[in-house]
Amino acid sequence: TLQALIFDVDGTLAETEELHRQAFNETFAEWGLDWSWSRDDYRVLLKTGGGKERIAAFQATLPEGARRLSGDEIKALHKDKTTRYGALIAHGHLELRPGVADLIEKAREAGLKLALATTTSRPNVEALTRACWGKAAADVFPVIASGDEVAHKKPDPEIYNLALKRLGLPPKDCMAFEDSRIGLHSAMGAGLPVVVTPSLYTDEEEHMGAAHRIPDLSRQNWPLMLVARLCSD
Ligand code: XBP
Ligand code: MG
Repeated sequence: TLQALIFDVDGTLAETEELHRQAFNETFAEWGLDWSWSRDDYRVLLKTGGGKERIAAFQATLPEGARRLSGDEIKALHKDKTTRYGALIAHGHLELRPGVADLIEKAREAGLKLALATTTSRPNVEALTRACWGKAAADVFPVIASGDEVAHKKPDPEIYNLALKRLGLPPKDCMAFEDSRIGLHSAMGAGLPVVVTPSLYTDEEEHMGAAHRIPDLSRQNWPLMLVARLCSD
């Protein structure tokens, strides 16, 4: 039986990627780099999970002789980007995607365990739960596996395997929620059934292998398994 829900963060809980993109571009400018990622660029760049990894993938496409950052510089720039992103979230009007708050509340009431498996780092998770729930991340999601804790980011299954280990549950008793193809593959690699709600940047992707692909998590879209588990009263 279903015992836990494991959520991706960016794109699944909220449409955060525009804020990430803004934070990247502002930080590039602050560092004197003439890099600027358009929406079209970012759609492709998002196929590389993780900000530092994404910058490295981007640098690999630059012409010979172009300015490149060292690994240490990427780390330092990304730290600045995280600070900027946190400020954007704190002072912006970020909203959870439709149905997310309700589903999480119902799941908690039904005694399901709640977890996160995200490629982004822990400070960004804290910024989001603070902005959207007014709570610390651990008070909403007792189990959290974040990108800074694993060697291999999505689509590798490591992050979902870590969340499962912390939950102490087999994958068949859990359900993962993702918005992207790399996230879907990460969760599937850990043996999890996956509900995909495509987001602004992933709505043109193929999501083969998903147990369900639905526009959002509002109640009329819930898969039968969730309805049975959460609306049994
Ligand atoms: C999405 C990502 C992240 C964010 C940027 O993570 O790939 O890299 O775009 O965050 P998920 P960082 O969907 O798994 O939550 O710059 O902190 O990596
Ligand atoms: Mg995502």
